Amino acid sequence: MTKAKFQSELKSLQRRHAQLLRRQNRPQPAGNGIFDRYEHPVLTAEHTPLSWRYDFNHATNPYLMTRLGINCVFNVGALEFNGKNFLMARVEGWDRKSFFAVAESKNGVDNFQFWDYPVRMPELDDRETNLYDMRLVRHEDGWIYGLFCAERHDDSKPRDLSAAIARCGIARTRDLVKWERLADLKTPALHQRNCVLHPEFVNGKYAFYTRPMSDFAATGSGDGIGWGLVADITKAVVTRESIIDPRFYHTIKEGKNGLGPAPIKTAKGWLHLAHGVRNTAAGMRYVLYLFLCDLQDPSRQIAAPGGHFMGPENDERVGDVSNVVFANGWIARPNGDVFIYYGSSDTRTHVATTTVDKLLDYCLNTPPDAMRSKLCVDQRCQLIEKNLRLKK
Ligand code: M1P
Repeated sequence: MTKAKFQSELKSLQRRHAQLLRRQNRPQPAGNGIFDRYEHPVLTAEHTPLSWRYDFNHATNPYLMTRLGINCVFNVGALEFNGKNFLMARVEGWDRKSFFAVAESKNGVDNFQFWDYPVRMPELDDRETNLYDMRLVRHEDGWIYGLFCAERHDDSKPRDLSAAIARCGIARTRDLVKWERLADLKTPALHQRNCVLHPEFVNGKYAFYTRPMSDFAATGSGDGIGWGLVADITKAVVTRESIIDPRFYHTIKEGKNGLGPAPIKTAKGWLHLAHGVRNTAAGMRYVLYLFLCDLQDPSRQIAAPGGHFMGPENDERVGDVSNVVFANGWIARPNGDVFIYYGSSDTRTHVATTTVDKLLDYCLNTPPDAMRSKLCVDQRCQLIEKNLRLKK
């Protein structure tokens, strides 16, 4: 390619990228009354800076090739900072390795812009192969914590190249730029993914939501979302883990479940967003659900609406791991607005907006799962009768 053509193609790449970042995002019409989905994803591989992917020098990249491709951007942690929404994205390169990168937006629904550099997260040791799915929490001790999955090969099975161990990595920061890496969380379980730090001390201790499993990913290898207290976060050890949100046969969380972001504190309880997984002939299906816990005892569930809160729809259904919605980031603004950031099919990131009031109404007034077809029909008939009575 001549230098002139190179320059003009680079300009056109830059123009298209700038247009993508400027694109407005509007709520989709006719939502479900619980939340609004949006027309476009908020982050995709194409949103990552061109400087992360291309070598802009004609002498060393005469064909203007992508040098270090990005495959997808999904499963973001989220935090409000000085009135802006910051996302801690899981960015996956063409090499399959994930890393963290911060993108920010003023209105939280469009114009997300990545910072110039991804996060340089310190390594604990060089066997750590893949880091992903950070939960960000501003703790009352004054630090911002990031909890994430730190994955490595399971060296006890040298011939099985897919054998992996999932650990909960912990790091803290004041500014999302400089991170202090702490020891991984220790619990009795071999695998821990989807761990979350509760934002307040409980009985003077750090409280962790966990997801103990005996297998890296297999459904049925764990009992549900766990809870444990830790005295020293710099050497976090959970010795006693109780299950606060178990799996159940023939529900949306039959196979496995895991907590999403840290809970939102509301007047009526701690509001939780989680994912539930079931097996189907087409593979695992991941949906999101909500539950509410007691303000004084955050390990006690006080409301559990039945069924899923959000399932994958339309384009969201298809991607690297199809039929998945997954969320590890949400933001509640002081005015009660809530931004839910969710990944679809392990490929891209979307936003849905709602309010704390609506989510509490949903939690407190959606009937629980009746657990059997007959009882589910009874539940629906009660609703129908109530509506038909209004007509008379
Ligand atoms: O591929 C779907 C999801 O699988 C894992 O979630 P879980 O541990 O609950 O099975 C995670 O790797 C997550 O990132 C991914 O979206």
